[in-house]
Amino acid sequence: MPEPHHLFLRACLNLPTERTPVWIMRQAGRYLPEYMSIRQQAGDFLNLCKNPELATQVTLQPIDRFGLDAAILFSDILVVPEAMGMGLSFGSGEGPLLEPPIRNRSDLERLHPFDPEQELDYVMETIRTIRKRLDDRVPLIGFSGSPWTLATYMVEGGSSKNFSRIKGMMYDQPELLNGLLNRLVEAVTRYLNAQIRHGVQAVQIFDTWGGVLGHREFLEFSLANMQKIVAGLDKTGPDGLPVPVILFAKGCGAHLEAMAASGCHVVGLDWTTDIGEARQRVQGRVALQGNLDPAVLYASPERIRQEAARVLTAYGPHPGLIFNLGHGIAPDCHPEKVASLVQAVQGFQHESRHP
Ligand code: 1CP
Repeated sequence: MPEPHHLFLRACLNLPTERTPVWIMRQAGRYLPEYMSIRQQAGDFLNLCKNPELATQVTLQPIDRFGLDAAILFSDILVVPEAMGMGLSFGSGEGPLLEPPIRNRSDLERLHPFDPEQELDYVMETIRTIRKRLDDRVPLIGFSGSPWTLATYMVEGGSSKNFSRIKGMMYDQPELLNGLLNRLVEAVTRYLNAQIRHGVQAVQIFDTWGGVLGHREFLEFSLANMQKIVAGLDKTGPDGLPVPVILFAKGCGAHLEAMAASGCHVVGLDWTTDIGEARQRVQGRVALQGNLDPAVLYASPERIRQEAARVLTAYGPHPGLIFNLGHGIAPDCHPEKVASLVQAVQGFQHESRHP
């Protein structure tokens, strides 16, 4: 199979790179004044997601401003439940609302199997527009929520603190929850394959809420479903290059070995795991992405440099690292801090290479 030349794609495939590539979860968003101005132009967040021209502009903003090594499609994980027939809204200040929530068999039966080329045609058009506008400067990452994480929003009806509804369902009516998860496996697999057909060059599955599960429950209700998706993905793009799959499960460092055996190419780590130890544990079976605490961006530029160097040194001078935060950038982050971080990573040299 041909090898990609982009640093990010090479690192995902454990191929050697001259330096560590860096991108940042939520790199497009409210901390950027230029994002706020486009969002205002769109009216609200969901309109922005559904406007391919404006969604392209906000996708490219952090690339132009910071010189990051990958772009990520501007969209949201919750457009999938909406495309399956749920009502989606983002209240001002609060989290998202999905209505009516899935609580019983008839709620489940109301969901429709969806065709991503139809209901999410605006995402496909955004992908094509971004690829044109990027002109191969950096690769484009597509994404989806994991079935478990999407199900938390669909069953709770929005964001949750203790996940009481979905966990009650998991223990008392596992067949109902599995009915929902199976539908999501099919939807997410189709959705990501459509993104690949339209031009994303890597995909990331976000399991933001995998970490609220016990070990057995994570394996059974979250990882097993992500594994089915990975198995069903077209791992060669229309350009003939391999399409790496990244699994990011927040709070799931304890299940690292199991994630590394899922068939994915990259495991994304949050900041609670030491990345050097993680590398020992996965033994080169997958590349790793992460894992600076996003709160380091509240510190001084000098401290940011030190902390970035600590992650890079802990991983060591080996292939297979994609630098990222352990979760998304906070809306109150100062853009200059992100610039310091990107410079620190892109300018970093391992000491052993400079005797
Ligand atoms: O402008 C605004 O006020 C909206 C804020 C916002 C943004 C910028 C939301 C609402 N979503 C997004 C974009 C987004 N969401 C991206 C864009 C690409 C990029 O990273 O630059 C991505 C990849 C997501 C994915 C997403 N949405 C996740 C998984 C990743 C993560 O952060 O854990 C989740 C859980 C969501 C749900 C979501 N979307 C938005 C909110 C406020 C929430 C709820 C979060 C929660 O429940 O706490």
